[in-house]
Amino acid sequence: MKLSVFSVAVACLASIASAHYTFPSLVVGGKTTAAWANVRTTNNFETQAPVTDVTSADFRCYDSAEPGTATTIAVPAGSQLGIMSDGTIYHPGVVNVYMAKAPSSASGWAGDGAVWFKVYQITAETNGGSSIAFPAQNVPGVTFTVPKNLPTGEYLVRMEAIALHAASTFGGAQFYISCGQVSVTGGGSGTPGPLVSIPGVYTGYEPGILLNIYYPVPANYTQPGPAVWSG
Ligand SMILES: *[C@@H]1O[C@H](CO)[C@@H](O)[C@H](O)[C@H]1NC(C)=O
Ligand SMILES: [Cu+2]
Repeated sequence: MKLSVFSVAVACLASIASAHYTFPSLVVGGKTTAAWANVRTTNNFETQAPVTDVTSADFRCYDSAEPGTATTIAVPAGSQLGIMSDGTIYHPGVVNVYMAKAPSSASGWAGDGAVWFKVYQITAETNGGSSIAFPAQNVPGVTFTVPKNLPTGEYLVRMEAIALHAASTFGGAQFYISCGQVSVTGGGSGTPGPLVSIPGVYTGYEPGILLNIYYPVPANYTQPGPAVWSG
């Protein structure tokens, strides 16, 4: 078992340049948007390196180094919205998608405060300690339904793919993050929640963030963050 953990770590290091990922595109009305057109360019758009400090300002949108050129795309409430990587989600792990409503325009809005709610997640599948599976691994991206009751307005949509292969030490989980800008049309009168701040939502000590996924095989898995709001 030690050997296989070691092999995984080596495979990860060897692949840093080629196999990591960003999330530069949305899928709206079945069409994939151009890279970084409707998603804020992340600091790692060239390196693809993850964020590992869940308390850093860059844990929100990882966009401190970019000039903010993304434009906002219209998405009907109740429709399918995709978030696509530039390759595939290579590492074992889980996914959370958060949204936050801008006071007016999503462009240039920082997303400060307890304004974020979870709209989608892909967790790990456990089996009492005999196996663990990661449905969010080796897929190019995710697709979810924009809640039908989400109020009309402009939002940030934050993708968070958490890679867990090195999560057995504090700070070892890798967060692959990006924020898209959408204008939700034809929305409803729901009240999204629970609301959290990002950063702030995690400490890094959560059982779903600080854990060894290899040995012993976890008997259960606790998805980090609040419950999904589905409207
Ligand atoms: C599994 O469940 C136990 C009991 O609720 C909890 O203490 C532990 O943190 C969970 N493990 C994971 C990896 O989520
Ligand atoms: Cu890696």
